[in-house]
Amino acid sequence: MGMWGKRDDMVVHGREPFDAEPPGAALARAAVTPTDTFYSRNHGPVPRLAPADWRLTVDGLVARPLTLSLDDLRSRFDAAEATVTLQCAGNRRADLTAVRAVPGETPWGPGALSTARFRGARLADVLAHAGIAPEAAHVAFQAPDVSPSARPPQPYEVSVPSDRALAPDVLLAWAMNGAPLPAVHGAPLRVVVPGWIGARSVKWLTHVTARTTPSDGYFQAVAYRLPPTGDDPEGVTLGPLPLNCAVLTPSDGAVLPRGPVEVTGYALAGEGRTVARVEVSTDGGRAWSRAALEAPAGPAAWQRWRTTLDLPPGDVRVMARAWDSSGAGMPESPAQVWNPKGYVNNAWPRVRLRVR
Ligand SMILES: Nc1nc2c(c(=O)[nH]1)N[C@H]1C(S)=C(S)[C@@H](COP(=O)(O)O)O[C@H]1N2
Ligand SMILES: [Mo]
Repeated sequence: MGMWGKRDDMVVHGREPFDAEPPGAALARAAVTPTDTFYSRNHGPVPRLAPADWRLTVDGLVARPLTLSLDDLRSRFDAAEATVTLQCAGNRRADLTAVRAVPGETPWGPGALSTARFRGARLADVLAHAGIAPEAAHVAFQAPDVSPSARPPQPYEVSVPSDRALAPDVLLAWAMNGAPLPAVHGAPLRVVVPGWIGARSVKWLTHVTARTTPSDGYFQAVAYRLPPTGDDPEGVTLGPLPLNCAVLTPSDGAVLPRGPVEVTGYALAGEGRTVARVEVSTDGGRAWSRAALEAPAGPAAWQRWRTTLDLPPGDVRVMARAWDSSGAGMPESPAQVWNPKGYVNNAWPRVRLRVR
């Protein structure tokens, strides 16, 4: 077993903070990712919170501030369960470096996303219990981990707009794939915001605060923001995920014998949408063939796809693209989505294969 209970063959981008993604073949194997295979992204050291001493504080613009133990959460609120895909905003960043270097950022492959069955209380129920005020336009989530990259040093904090926080699919989860949350995934309690960048699904949650403005925490106000452009001096704050897809097998750089090859991957639609179609091309995007697409295991879960291709001998580049249920597609090239922070690569993925 590798670090933090992960499989031995995880691609470890950093040991402390721990950043790791599963190899494509391992990720492709199941619609619900086994916990030992689930990617992990951390900005600081993993806090060790003793469940018995841990409390969740709900405060800010609420009529009745709450302090809840894990038992309080389990006994006073109905438990809900959902199969959700979490995706880091940096997923597939490695493809962007083909366009230009993205200095100081982790070169994530296509495995900075994983799917699990999460179980917990609905955040909306807890906020209703606390009596959230109508003027609370945002709900902030805070955890005790302090990242060495945050300026100034500060505990991890981000927020989501209240309308998102109050939707019934946002969970305060204590279990993942039928077992208590492991330390690296946020024990004893984490937020799960389906369809939004992973950064908003705060681990080791200790404070939920209703407020009038978005969090000014580093990982919301500074990081996870597209850089400013001429007519947008603020820069876009990343929240909802864009449509994305990737090839998982064969892996980039694989050497294959001639003959039919099964190509597999995933697509993930944005919030409230499903993937309508995935296509692959082996000739640089002139001809495309449709892949078989799996139904999603939940409203915010990925969809795996597969197709069998007869590849010509030589160097072959396999590209994939997807459309969602609104008809939106993906940008053609990484150059079209390149940005100096390297966030959100939803350009067509490409793997290079050598066929002998
Ligand atoms: N407290 C805290 N929560 C956090 C993070 C963190 O560093 N600290 N990382 C975020 C990011 S960027 C992602 S992508 C997800 C990763 O969740 P996982 O490690 O369970 O896969 O957790 C999010 N929640
Ligand atoms: Mo992330």
